[in-house]
Amino acid sequence: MIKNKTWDVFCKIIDNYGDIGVSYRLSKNLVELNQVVRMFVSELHSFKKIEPRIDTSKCEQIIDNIQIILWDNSACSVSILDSIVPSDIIIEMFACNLPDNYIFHITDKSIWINLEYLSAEDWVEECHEKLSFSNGHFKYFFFPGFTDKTGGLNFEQNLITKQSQGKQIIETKYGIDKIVSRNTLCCSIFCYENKTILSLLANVDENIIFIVPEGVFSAYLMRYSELYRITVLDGSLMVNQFGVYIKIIPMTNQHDYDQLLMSCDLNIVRGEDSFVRAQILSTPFFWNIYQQKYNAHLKKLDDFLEKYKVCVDDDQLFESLVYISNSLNTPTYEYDNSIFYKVHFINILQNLEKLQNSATRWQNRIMKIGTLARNLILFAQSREK
Ligand code: TRH
Repeated sequence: MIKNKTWDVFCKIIDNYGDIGVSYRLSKNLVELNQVVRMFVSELHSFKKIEPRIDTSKCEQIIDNIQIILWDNSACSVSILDSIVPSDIIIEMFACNLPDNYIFHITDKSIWINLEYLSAEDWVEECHEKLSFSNGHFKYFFFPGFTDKTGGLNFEQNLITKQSQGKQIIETKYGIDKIVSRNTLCCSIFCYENKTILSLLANVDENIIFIVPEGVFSAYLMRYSELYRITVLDGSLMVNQFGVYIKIIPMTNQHDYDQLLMSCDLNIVRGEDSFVRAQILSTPFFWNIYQQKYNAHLKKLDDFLEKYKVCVDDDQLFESLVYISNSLNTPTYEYDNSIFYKVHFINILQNLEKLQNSATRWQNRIMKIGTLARNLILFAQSREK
């Protein structure tokens, strides 16, 4: 049985939207399971991008039963943390280092958990739920993951009620309904600055439209459009040399982004949370992984694909998946018309139905591990004194 507990979730925003995206998603999923949640967030402007209801002028606010507290050097933030009583469970997101004035109040009544980044690497199972002791406090390490020896993935219990609004609604919403036909494929692109993807957009001549939420990649696309013979028709609509359209759309809240993912035939996702959403919403996707020093990310990509392989029953299709995944995560890779496009990308587009089946098989598999929020709650209960 799940007991009602209080939770403090600390999130330091390093860059982009993943730190806050994962933290907010987890907080919502905990509230869905009747937990009482406070979030401590290092800045609110990035948060507002994925949750427009955020008031960036407020030090404290409540949205959908989550208390959101600014965690910075401002007087109001410091005074809250100076006098706070920590919750039953403390979540330190991605080893973000809790503030000293808060640590001062932690007693052994609270369970302190460091929630780590997602990885498909095998060592994760060894480190999951391990205890460490430092500066007079015990802290558990909790790892999300893809096997039942990990904490599972960050998704909501009521996922089953999520339905796609359908492609046409999305096309109308983003004003592209007049330029697509019934058979036009739709591919969303949420990625980092990426030359391979840019050259793919410039050279594709299929019946497809690309939808790009604004951000680092749309700015990159604008910057290099001329060089890649992509014409800007108006501020947000572009067309490549073969008449393939690219539509830049505003960033939306997480719910609407889910709708975009579910409505597209193919998605390019990145980081951690959009990567998980593409899987949990059962969509065909490519992953533009967050780049790390010494190419550490390539091993993570390999390990993920190795796990995903069990759901792809066509060897040639898997080969294309691997080829494209590797090329779009190798910064020096330039689009190669003969191999990349003619063979692999077309193979993907022609086999979207098969890939959709693989995505559904994979979704079933990862959902069996249970939600990250539920696994965290059960873990915390098992460690209660
Ligand atoms: O933004 P990301 O690249 O985030 C990160 C960070 O860089 C982080 O430091 C790094 O460690 C991590 O990746 C691996 O990608 P991610 O994780 O997909 O987060 C994006 C969030 O933004 C996700 O919650 C979905 C959300 N989003 C919206 O809510 N609306 C939108 O329109 C879009 C495009 C995304």
